[in-house]
Amino acid sequence: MAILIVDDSPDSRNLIKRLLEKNGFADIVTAGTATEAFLLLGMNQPTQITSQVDLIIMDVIMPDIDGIEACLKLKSHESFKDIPVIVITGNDNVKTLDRAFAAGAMDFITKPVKQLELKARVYSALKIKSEIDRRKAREAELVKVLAKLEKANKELSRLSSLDGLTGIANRRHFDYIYDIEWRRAVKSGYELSVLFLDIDFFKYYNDTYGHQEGDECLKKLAAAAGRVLERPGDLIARYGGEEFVIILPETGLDGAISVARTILRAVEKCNIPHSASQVADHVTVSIGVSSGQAALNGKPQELIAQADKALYEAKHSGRNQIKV
Ligand code: GH3
Ligand code: MG
Ligand code: MG
Ligand code: MG
Repeated sequence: MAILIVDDSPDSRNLIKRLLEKNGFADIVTAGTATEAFLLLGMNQPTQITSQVDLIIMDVIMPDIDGIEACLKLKSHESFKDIPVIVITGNDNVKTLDRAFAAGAMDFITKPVKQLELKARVYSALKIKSEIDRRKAREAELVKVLAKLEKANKELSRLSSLDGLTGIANRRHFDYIYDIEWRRAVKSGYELSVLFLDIDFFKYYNDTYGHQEGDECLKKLAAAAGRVLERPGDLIARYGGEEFVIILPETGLDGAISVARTILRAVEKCNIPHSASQVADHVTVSIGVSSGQAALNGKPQELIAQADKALYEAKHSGRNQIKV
């Protein structure tokens, strides 16, 4: 426990120091002026180090900066405001004491300093200081825990919107984003497009290569289709088993068809062998496209139903193709 004594009288400084040492306090620093005390505390340093001093015993009447002014300055400083200050008054002048307390002093002792009184005041001030320190440590710990929790929460909410297998958005996240994009489209008058994508003969793929290979295929296709999307608002999600859905905000039919074509080519480039497919020797997909000027008082689900219907037509027209 470090104690700082600030007093312009060397005799008084030394007396207090000696009395404290008698009571077992070894870590004592002294200053003859408030300015010197501030320097010792490191108050003027650009990087404010939280002071190691646990208690300040300070004379009220000092030349230069008096004890009350010094106390005010300490209490307005973030790094030093929690250090208890005991003022030393020459007499127990009520007015001086009131000012000292108003300036943030915790207690007072009168000159000439008596050992018993000094001991009692110092002990109780140090007890309060250690309680303040404990509280601050607890608060700091709490802040840390809260920060960790916030991070975990963010990660959790990120994970809860992702599909575990493919790492793209899941159905839940799609529903959430689609709702937002639909409303945005209605408000702005921009077109909104939806693509439904389904792997051709995927049941045969699983039957031929096994379910695990099927999973790998899903991952590759999700990544390949995802890479095609360029605009920040575009979103691909796993809609169900081997079905994907893509939202293209502010995109009309031409743009949507162009994206669908690029996806078809990207899937082709993946060149995943599929010997049981009836349309090619590699994995292919069928895509249904729908576009709408949302403001045309439709329902959000209609655009999705249209894309689903177009996908059905693509399947029935021979697969590995796009239908609108
Ligand atoms: P179509 O060309 O008409 O779409 O034929 P299909 O065989 O792809 O269609 P169907 O709906 O009959 O079969 C879909 C298959 O997708 C069946 C199911 O086992 C498989 N599937 C769905 N989810 C997963 C998955 O997470 N992993 C794997 N490996 N297979 C899946
Ligand atoms: Mg003095
Ligand atoms: Mg399907
Ligand atoms: Mg399929």
